[in-house]
Amino acid sequence: MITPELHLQMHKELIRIRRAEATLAERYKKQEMRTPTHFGLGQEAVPVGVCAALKRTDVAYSHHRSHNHYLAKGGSVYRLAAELFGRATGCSGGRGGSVHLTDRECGFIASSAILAEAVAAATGSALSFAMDGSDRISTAFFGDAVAEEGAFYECLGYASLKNLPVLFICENNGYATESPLSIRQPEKASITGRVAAFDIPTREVDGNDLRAVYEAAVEAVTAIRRDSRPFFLECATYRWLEHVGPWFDHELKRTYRTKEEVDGWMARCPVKRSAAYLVDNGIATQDQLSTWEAEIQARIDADVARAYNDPWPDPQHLMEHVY
Ligand SMILES: Cc1ncc(C[n+]2csc(CCOP(=O)(O)OP(=O)(O)O)c2C)c(N)n1
Repeated sequence: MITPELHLQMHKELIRIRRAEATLAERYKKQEMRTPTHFGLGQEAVPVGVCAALKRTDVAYSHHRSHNHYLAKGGSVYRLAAELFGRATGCSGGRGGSVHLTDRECGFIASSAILAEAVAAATGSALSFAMDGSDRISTAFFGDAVAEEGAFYECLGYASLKNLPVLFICENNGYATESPLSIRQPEKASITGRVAAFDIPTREVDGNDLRAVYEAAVEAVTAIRRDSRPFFLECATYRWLEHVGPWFDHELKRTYRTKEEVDGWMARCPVKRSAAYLVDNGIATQDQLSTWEAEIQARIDADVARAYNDPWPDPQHLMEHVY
């Protein structure tokens, strides 16, 4: 059951993440950041809906497209911006960049650009929770290309065999860099079908529908805590911008997908759909939504400006945290 209060709270989070990434993408164009950056604009409803169903003590892992997951798990725009600018105050001390975020305070343990690597680490966290008899859950966010990695299937087998409390969340945006799913997988070979072969419950959901994602995540998290078993969620969504970088593909004249296809998905924007639900059901007015968005944007602008003026890491500390 999604109360109006909960939906409003999730909607504000949706706006915070959308505006944070849009702002960072604009700054990226000014060549102020030197980290390769994969923006998740258009995919925000998945992390917001899933993280709203988690406890703060649960942990999250992610892949190269990780900003949304970090923020939704309770991460700070200021520390994310500082990380992208390479500043000492970044969540990874300015030495990780966009694809290596970490922030233990909010339970965001790590993101990694190596496909399926963070899935293995998340499975390891779940093993430690099971061994401790804890009710904590480990979660891994990743894309559809991870379902083509051998390590992924090792994790599924191990998690199922050892009854691990891990939630696998696949954001299926239909592409791996510039390769559509249709040239990578047989038409009838569904990802959930392959996962089910490991005796892991699965659920497919519209990843641009905030409420549907939240409800699916509650079902998953409830089952994981009750049965101490893994669960797999596949969320259909779409990335708006190029694979890596701040531009739309058509602005760079790329042809692996059409502008019409992108426009079609942008019309199914998760933020707009959530806003429409709030207004249509009398939970919020358009004026309120605009006011909140302006307030959130002002805070983001202040966070980004503060991060930009922060100091670089001190070279004296270069060898710290190196193993
Ligand atoms: C093991 C491994 N193989 C190849 C790559 C190169 N690579 C980086 S991102 C990417 C595609 C990722 O697609 P997906 O997992 O669906 O996530 P998305 O980028 O669509 O969010 C590939 C092949 C990599 N990082 N790691």
